[in-house]
Amino acid sequence: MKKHTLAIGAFLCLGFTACSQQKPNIVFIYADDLGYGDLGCYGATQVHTPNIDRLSKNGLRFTNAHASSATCTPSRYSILTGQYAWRKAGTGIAPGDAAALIKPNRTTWPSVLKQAGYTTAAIGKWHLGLGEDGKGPDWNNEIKPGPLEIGFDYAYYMPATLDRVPCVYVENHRVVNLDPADPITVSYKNPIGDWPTGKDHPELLKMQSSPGHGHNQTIVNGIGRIGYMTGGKAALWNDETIADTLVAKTQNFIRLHSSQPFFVYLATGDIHVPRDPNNRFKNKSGLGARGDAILQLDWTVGEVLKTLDSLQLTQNTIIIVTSDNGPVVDDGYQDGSVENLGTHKPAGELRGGKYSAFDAGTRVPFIVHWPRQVKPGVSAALISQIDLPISFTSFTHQSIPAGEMPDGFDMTNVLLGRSQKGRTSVIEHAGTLAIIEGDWKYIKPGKGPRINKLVNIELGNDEQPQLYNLKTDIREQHNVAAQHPDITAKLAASLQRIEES
Ligand code: NG6
Ligand code: CA
Repeated sequence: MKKHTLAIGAFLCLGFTACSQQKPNIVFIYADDLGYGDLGCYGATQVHTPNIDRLSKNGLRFTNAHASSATCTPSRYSILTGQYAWRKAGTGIAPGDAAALIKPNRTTWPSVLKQAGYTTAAIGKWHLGLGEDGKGPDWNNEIKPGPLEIGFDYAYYMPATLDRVPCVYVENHRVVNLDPADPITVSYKNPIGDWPTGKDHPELLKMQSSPGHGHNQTIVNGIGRIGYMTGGKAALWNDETIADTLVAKTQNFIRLHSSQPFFVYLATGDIHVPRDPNNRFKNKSGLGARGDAILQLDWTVGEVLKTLDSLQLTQNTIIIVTSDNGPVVDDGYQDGSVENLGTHKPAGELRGGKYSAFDAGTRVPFIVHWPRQVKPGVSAALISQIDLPISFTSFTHQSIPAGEMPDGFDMTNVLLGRSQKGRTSVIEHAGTLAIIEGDWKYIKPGKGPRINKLVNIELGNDEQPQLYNLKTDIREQHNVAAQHPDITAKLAASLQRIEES
């Protein structure tokens, strides 16, 4: 009897197993705090990103792609689960000792790919909590649940952000290089141990924390962090070699699994604070540490590409490069980024930045590169990162339990450039919620501050409803809610419907 014929994506073959050799690998590179205007291919002229620009030139560059939130933890929660983070309490920026936010056995982007026969890896920044509810991570023993419990076969990661303790790598379930005689203790409440803090010993710092930001608790590698730690000396990471380490781990994983389909979720430390790139990049951009970190990010992408090239895997690997939220220049350290910004515009022409309901909070670079299938070009289709899990579920012909990944849409054809018909609407989350529908954007009224003075970013909060026509006013300068009460009401109703669904 003739077997069922599958004809999606790269697969045109009889039966699923016969196609397995052709399944494209997937390398997802998630930059941290990279803005819409930070790459040459998105208009930057003051910083050079040749590797990412090459991907863009030979791939599909999206101009209206969104992270689901304007900060890290909720964006990452959404991209792995396909559920808007604001539906679930406790998914805001996670402290470094938070318990695992995504529960074991939940259907996730990696778990579906694993089911489809992929070997999966999470390398880089985690920031989605670790360990059991009510307990959190046990740094000196098995750290779980974590990435391995939600679908990753391999994980090598920084637990939270680079500015939070503990400053150690975890490989699968264990802190790397931990000496059992020197156990790690972490507290986000009280000082512990006798390691100096930035507050008491600013003379020991290689970069001062910005006034009012904190970042002045335990000093690790000359950098004041958020939170207190002691112990684990042999396990401490070196900030200047984080990018090198993540590249090496990625290369190893790819080499080891080059004969089977693989999925790498590579979440870079760049360009989040503290920005302490390798000497190869220090003072090379002329834009201060933030620009130097962009150079390091671009190098990272280049190295991954080289590895794929050397293994002749580039043709059949889908590479996606994007960012978890918009840009911020001073997010806690005086690293020269403000003084040296010059004419560089991290958000391009957009208003706001990280933390903001204005578009720069969530509209981010998004590039898809797959020479075998994706024609080079530019797509203005509206998409969200939250669409990735369900799109790859469809792409790999997997089925998932009803109700999982509720907020994503199957955007396979859009991601592969076969269609420009993106979503009809998307929600942007930054404390308050906003919705884009067609040319219009509505920001729900809220009492939050208009500006986050610490980071000097307009948050988009207003007690009045806001309506912008993004087609004629991409900079969100003219609130036309009063002139268009009908459109305002329509978008408010759409947002409410999605919120209540
Ligand atoms: C903020 C930190 C900021 C950064 C951010 C998380 C302060 C004043 N600021 O709370 O430095 O760590 O959290 O960034 O503590 S994110 O990209 O992981 O969301
Ligand atoms: Ca971030």
